[in-house]
Amino acid sequence: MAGSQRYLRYIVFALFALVLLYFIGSSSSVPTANWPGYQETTSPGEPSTPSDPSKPSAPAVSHDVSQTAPSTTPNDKKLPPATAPGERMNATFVTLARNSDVWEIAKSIRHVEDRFNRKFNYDWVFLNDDDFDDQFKKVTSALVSGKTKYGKIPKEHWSFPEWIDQDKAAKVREEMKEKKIIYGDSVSYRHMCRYESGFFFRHPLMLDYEWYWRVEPSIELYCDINYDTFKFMAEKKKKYSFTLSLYEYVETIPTLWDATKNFTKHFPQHVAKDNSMKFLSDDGGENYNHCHFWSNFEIGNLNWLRSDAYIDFFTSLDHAGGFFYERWGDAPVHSIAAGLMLQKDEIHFFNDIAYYHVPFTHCPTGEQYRLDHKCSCNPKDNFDWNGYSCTARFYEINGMEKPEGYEKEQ
Ligand SMILES: Nc1nc2c(ncn2[C@@H]2O[C@H](COP(=O)(O)OP(=O)(O)OP(=O)(O)O)[C@@H](O)[C@H]2O)c(=O)[nH]1
Ligand SMILES: [Mg+2]
Repeated sequence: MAGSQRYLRYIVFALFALVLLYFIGSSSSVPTANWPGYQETTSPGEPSTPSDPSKPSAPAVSHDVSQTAPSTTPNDKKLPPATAPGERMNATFVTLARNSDVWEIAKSIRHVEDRFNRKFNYDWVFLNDDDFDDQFKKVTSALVSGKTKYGKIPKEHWSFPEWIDQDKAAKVREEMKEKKIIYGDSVSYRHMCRYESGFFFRHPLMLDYEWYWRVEPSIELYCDINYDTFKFMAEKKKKYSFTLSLYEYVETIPTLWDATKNFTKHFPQHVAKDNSMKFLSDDGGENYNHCHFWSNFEIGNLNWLRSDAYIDFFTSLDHAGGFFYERWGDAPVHSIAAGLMLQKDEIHFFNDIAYYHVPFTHCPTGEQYRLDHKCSCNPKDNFDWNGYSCTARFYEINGMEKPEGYEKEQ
């Protein structure tokens, strides 16, 4: 008896469960993909933002939220288009790197893409004194939104010129090592500085372009850049630009200014009339004050670097031997060239590009700008108004008013 009662209870329970399942099933049969006006606009995996603003978008879906009961709420903020409209400039990013720099350059690319290039899709040229390996190419090409190109540096651009006395150069490295001068004993660092000073813009891959933006491993960008910086340079007739400036280590360039004066004596025609000598010298050109633009960031014009003026300058410095007998950096070399051979107003300070390369930060002065451009840098870290920066001097020699709020950052 107890057994048949249990069976009866099971049957009643099963019937009840079946009725319940029927009701649940019928109440969840809300049409999903068959709403009127619904059209598939993206393929799986593609972003749902319109990729081509010129194409008409699918009619807006309007449906009663209470009927469809979505499990997520739609984002009513307008997302930016994947690609900024308008023409592109003949421009590229350029990076000199070793295969071992892959993860550090990956971080830099991510910053540049997130803050700027995903909207513009400019190309990226990578240069190396060795062959790039498959991993380097795979990782970087996956990150860059434009085309990637990989070039090997010809041997003659990355070796000692025949007029350099190898013993003398080796002795200097030994002495600099003892004096603990940073990279003082490095041969490859010297080749790198000479290459960045005189050759990268002549690499066959770079000949296709007129504008470049130099990017080094492990740099960071802290604010959105919503306009085409290359187009800005072209429209404002700028040839060279910077975000950070500072004083060079004197020990690395004891005779660079003498070599410069020797150049201007032989090539006075290359010196611009309205130049930035006051940025470089406090005594009308007699001595160098060591101010330079920090060249690990540069947006510049390649045709200027390929001009007779610049090539004559580089060739004359190269023959003076200081890339090997001292440790001349490409930063003072580019800066002196820009300071003397460009018109003052052809050099631009990008206050709006928030930039970091160890150990200095350029965080734009001006709170409203930082908020509007989603900046993530701490204004207290801004180097510009520090005593070791030359940026205040740049403002002064150009008669520019310093940005509002700079006193608070001193
Ligand atoms: N292919 C190649 N690239 C190099 C070599 N040495 C330096 N580089 C690259 O040249 C650029 C400058 O070198 P860095 O080592 O960053 O020099 P730095 O900026 O003065 O010093 P850090 O404070 O170390 O960044 C970077 O893009 C490096 O990846 C080298 O021997 N071969
Ligand atoms: Mg670096």
